[in-house]
Amino acid sequence: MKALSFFMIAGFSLFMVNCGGSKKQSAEAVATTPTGREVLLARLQTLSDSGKIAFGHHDDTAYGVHWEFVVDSSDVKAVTGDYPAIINWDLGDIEHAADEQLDGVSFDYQRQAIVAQDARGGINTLSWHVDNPVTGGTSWDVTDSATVAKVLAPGAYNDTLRTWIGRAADYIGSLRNAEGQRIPVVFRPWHEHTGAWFWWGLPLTTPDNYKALWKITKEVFDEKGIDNVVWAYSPDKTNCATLEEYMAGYPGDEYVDVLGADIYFFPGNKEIFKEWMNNLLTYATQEASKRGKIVALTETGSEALTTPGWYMDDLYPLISQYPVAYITVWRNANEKAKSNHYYVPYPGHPQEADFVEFYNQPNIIFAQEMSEIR
Ligand code: BMA
Repeated sequence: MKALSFFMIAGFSLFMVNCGGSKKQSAEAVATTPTGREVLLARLQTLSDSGKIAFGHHDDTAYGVHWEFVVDSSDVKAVTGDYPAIINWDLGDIEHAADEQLDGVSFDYQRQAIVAQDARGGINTLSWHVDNPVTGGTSWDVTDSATVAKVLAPGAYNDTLRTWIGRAADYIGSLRNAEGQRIPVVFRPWHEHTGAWFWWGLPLTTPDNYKALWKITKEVFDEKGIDNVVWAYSPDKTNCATLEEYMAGYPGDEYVDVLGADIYFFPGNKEIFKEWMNNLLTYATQEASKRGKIVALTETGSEALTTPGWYMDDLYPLISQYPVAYITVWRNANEKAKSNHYYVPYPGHPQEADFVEFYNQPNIIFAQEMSEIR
């Protein structure tokens, strides 16, 4: 039933056209196929309308705690038997036209994994830890608090920024399925801007400057005709206690499709986690319903799952109260590269049963069920 909703809407418009009159109009309506972006938006809306929440995991099929770069492997699948409905990928270093992204996943591998996730009926989302164009440091280099002002001013830094955004745009535009169609993705640039750890963070610049970064980004994508993007806005819970703070960097309805939030759990802080989640998800829900947008928990997680039962006791009851279309937990870093930095249990982990119980909840969707929502 729910899976048909987009086409029911399309059918309804067709009906309206037919009511209105000429055969010519109805022939035109029949010829209109929804774009990939429209289909992705409709799938996200269906999730939200039906009270389903798609589960996502960063870099899921690229590496896990005990393996790396084994095509189609997944810690999530090893534990639950299914892939996550959403896989997030990071574009960090695409700005330098690098062969691999900042955590060592080659863009060739990433592309092939994106195609595979799309082919299995799942969804791909993208984040971007873009380096600092002024200092030459990483996205965490906040030593020059005038970075945003400098990249916005006409000149060499602005040219660099546009070139870098252009590389991200070219890559996203080049993601195609076996039929040669562009794969729609959710892109979440300039994330966690309420915090002071990325050079684009609001504490280092002004809301207007931050919004201008979004405008340039959209401008470059539009100039290149990149049309397969659903755009996500994602404040961090830091400096985000009020609705005004949540919306402080909001660039405008024409730039954003998904109202997100990045909220991590810290052991021993269950109550604060609850408060952050309730605050930000309430703001996202209110604004999304007012503006016709989608709500998502764009990043969450409990590092190394040291608090037993986190998925069922701490996460599940909170997300189930809001029309959240999807959630994404962060990566299962390979233990050789970074130990105890994982957010999903792997086979043999003590929290496997908790995660499987979460997987079994009727409102939680993994790839197989996601593929039925078309
Ligand atoms: C952080 C950590 C880092 C990683 C970065 C970008 O949260 O996972 O190890 O390099 O994200 O993916």
